[in-house]
Amino acid sequence: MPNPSDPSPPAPAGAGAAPSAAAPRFAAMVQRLSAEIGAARSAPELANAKARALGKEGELTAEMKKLGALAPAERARFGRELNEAKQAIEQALREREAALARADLDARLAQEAIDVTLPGRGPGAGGLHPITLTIERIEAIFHSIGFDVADGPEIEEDFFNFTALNTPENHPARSMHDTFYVDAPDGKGGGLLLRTHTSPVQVRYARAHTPPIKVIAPGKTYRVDSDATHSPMFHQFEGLWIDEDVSFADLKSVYADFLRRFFERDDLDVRFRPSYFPFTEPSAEIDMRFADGPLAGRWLEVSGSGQVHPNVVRNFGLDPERYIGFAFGSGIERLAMLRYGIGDLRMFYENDLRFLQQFNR
Ligand code: 2NL
Repeated sequence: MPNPSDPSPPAPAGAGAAPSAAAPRFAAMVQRLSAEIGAARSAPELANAKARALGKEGELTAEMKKLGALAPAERARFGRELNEAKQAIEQALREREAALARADLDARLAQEAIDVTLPGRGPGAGGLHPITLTIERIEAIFHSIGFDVADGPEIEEDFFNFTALNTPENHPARSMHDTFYVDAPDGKGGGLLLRTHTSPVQVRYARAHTPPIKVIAPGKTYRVDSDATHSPMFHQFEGLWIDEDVSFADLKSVYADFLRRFFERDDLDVRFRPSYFPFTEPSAEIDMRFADGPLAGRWLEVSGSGQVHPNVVRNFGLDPERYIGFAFGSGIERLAMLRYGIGDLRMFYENDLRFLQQFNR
C-alpha cells in the first residue's frame, strides 16, 4: 500500500518524452519547473508550482513577454520553442495531478477498508426466561409422578372460571375490582374474562377425560392487582387428582415430594394449615420450611389446596359419591423467587438482560 502522504516521486529528469523534446534554449528551465511540479505533495503545492511556471509572474510567462521585442524571423523560432516548453510543462502538470489523485484514492481506500475475513458478530445466543425454566422444571417433576400437562384459553368464559368452580354469584373474586372483564364488540362483555387462575383448564380437562384424572395446568393468570409482590399478570400452576380413593395423605405426599425435588432439598418441612376456598372442602394452605440457608426456620406459604368440593366434581360430569380427589394452586413467581433468591417480583417483567442472562449460563 503506497504511503498516501508520499505520492510516488517524479520520473527522473529527462526520462519523460516532453521535457527532452524541449528546445535546448528552454531545456534547463523546463527540467527545473517539471522537477518542482513532480515534487508537489498536495493540490495546493501543485497549484504553487503551476503558478511559478505559467502564472502571471511565472517564468514561462516572463519569456512570453519577450516575444514582442524580437525580430520577425527570431520571433517565430522563439515562439515555437517556447510553445514546446509550455506543452512539456502542461504535460508534467497533468501527470502530477493524476499521481496525486491516485494517491488520494489509495489513501481513502486504505482508510475505509473493510476486513471481510473478520468473523461476523452473529445474532447472539438466546435463552429461556426464568419463569419458563421454572415451568419446565415443574412439568418434569409432575410428569415423573404420572401427571399429564394441560393448557387452555387465557380469555375464559365465566362458567369455566367461576361457576363450575362453585364460586357464588356474589363472591368478591367476581367483582370488577379483582377480575379483568373483556368488552365484546357489542359493549356487553359476552361473559368473557381473563382467567384469574388456571383452574378452568382443569375443569375443561376433567370434563373431557375419565378418571383416574391426574393433571397439572401451568400458565398465565390475570388479576387487578399491582405492587412489589403482585403483578396484574402472573403465573400459576394448578394440580388435580381425581379417582375412587384419593386422599389428603396422597396430596401431602405428592406436594412434599414435589417441593423436595423442586428445591433439591431432602430436609424440607411441610405443613397444612386450615383455610377456605369455594372449590375445595376441606381446604388448606401448604407451608414449607427450609432446615438451613438464609430462610431457615421460617414457615413460607407456597400453595392453596383442598379436597375437591362435591359440587365441582359434579360439574366435571362425575358422581361425587364415587369420585373424590384433591387440587392445589401455586404461584410460579413465588416458587422461582424462593429457588433463585430473587427479592422483587417485578424483575421478571423488566426484561433487563443483566438479570435474565444469569439463568442461562
Ligand atoms: C390459591 C388457591 C387453590 C385449587 C386452587 C382447584 C381446581 C379445581 C378444583 C378444585 Cl379444577 N380446586 N384448585 C384448589 C385449592 C386452592 O389455590 O390461592 N393458590 C395460590
